[in-house]
Amino acid sequence: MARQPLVTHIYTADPSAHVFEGKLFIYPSHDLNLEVEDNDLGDQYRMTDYHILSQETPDSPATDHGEALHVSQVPWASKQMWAPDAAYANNRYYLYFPARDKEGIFRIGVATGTRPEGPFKAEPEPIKGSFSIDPCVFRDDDGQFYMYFGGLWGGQLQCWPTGKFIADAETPPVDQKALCPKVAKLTGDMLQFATTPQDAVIVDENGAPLKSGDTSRRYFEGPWMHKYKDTYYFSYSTGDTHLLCYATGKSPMGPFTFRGSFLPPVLGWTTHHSIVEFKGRWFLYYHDSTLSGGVSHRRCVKVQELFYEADGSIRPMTP
Ligand code: FUB
Repeated sequence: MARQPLVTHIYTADPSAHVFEGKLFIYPSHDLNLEVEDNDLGDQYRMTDYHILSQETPDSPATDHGEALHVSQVPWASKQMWAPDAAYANNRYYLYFPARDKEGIFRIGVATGTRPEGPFKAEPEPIKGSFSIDPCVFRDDDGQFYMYFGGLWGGQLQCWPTGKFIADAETPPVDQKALCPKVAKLTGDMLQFATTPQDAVIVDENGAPLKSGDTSRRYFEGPWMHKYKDTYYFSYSTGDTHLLCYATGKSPMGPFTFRGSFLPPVLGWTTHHSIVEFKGRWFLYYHDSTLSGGVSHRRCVKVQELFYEADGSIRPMTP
């Protein structure tokens, strides 16, 4: 199982894994085989559609179910179908995805379907009040769903310091509080925010919010939430320091106390993951760029088992 790409006939990234109908369904980005220059805004990530993968178990072959949604089928979107996630509720499947709108501003949309692998039909408008990238949708034990989202630099999280989009806004000075991922409750129909997005604050061991210059610990992009033994685990990428880190808390809204890094940098610029329980064991889905020999925008999804120590910490892994 470990460390082989799930599929090699297409490039895949940003895997959000879920157990639906007793199987693993993986919702990845679909990287294109393009020869383009990299830049810090991520313009090289020009994805246009989603393909859903499934596996009977984490160590069985993956099936590509074909195109589930194309940008041309999303009335409000123009380009860059980045990291998606999915949820099941109300006897339906919901695909959540970021894309740039017609003004070039990242929004988060939702599409619905009757099967976990799609096809999905997009809502005509993005989620009201949504912005930035990388939605992660988490169902708590009481049935309430939450969305976590946000990404720095090309993901535009820094462009919303006042609640209005400011294209050239910068991240805070290094000695100021870091930008936080956002969290909002979802409405019962799963199509809108039920609460205004608020900061999911990550604090250090003394309870102080992480600083913007603390680049090996502060949030950058790629949020994921899971619950293990009544504790909420918020995990994420540190972006320009290329780590997967996690922080834990007693509420899905945070605050979350920084606990450490569990995956060092992979080959390629980005690192992005999900954590899923399957039949009592835990698995990390992640990506690297080994399939393309290191091209940052041609990535491949992999899986390996994840273990907890007795104190609830995640045992560090090697990619
Ligand atoms: O795949 C495009 C972007 O790269 C994602 O939205 C980020 O999380 C990073 O993996």
